[in-house]
Amino acid sequence: MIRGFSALTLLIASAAPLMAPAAAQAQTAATKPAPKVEGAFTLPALPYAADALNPAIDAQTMTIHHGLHHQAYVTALNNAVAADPALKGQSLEALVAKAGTLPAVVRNNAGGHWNHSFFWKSMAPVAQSGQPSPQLLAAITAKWGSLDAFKKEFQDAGLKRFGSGWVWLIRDAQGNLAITSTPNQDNPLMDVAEVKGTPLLGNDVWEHAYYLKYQNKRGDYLSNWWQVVNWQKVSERFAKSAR
Ligand code: MN3
Repeated sequence: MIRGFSALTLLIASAAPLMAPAAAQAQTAATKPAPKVEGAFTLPALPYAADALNPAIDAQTMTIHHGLHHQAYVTALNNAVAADPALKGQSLEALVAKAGTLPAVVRNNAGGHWNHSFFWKSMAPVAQSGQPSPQLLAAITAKWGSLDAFKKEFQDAGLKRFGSGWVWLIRDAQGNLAITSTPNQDNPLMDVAEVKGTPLLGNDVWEHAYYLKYQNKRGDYLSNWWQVVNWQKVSERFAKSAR
């Protein structure tokens, strides 16, 4: 009897996680990726709830994107740095700046960590999306004619990126605004970037960023995404990038 009771208790205990909501399961999985080493780099918390970017980006996409994809870049970066004494103690920015001289695993995962940390802060709930500052709007209008024309070119650059990558608004060394795109997890701060500059805004056009909601319709994701761009943050970056 006692043995039977124990087995039943064990069965109930092991079945319990299966009854948790899908989001909670993803969170649980995100907290224990394997193998994980203690490292300098950690997953930053989302600056809003996972469902805060609805309807542009759904909660399940956000939970998986942040808790599993971004966490995987952090874990892989920590593992790579732990295995290479020459890399220990270096900042994320230092690794990104010389990514082209580092092993691919470091370039990809340092880029992945930097890009996603930047990406979460580039967005806000619809009600807090706001507008570009007058100074940023003037610079955008001077370059593209209008905010809508800028958005159209940014979306086109995102659509044209073959495979996985990012589309960016940057300010180059001469102070000019430009729209650029990078493959994989590269970014405009990297020595390998075709066009270098200070990122002001970036959108992730990997399928993992939109596929659950948009499937193959990357264009719809790119156009809906403007609803959740944090223009206050983008404007702050623009002001800081002034020479
Ligand atoms: Mn991503």
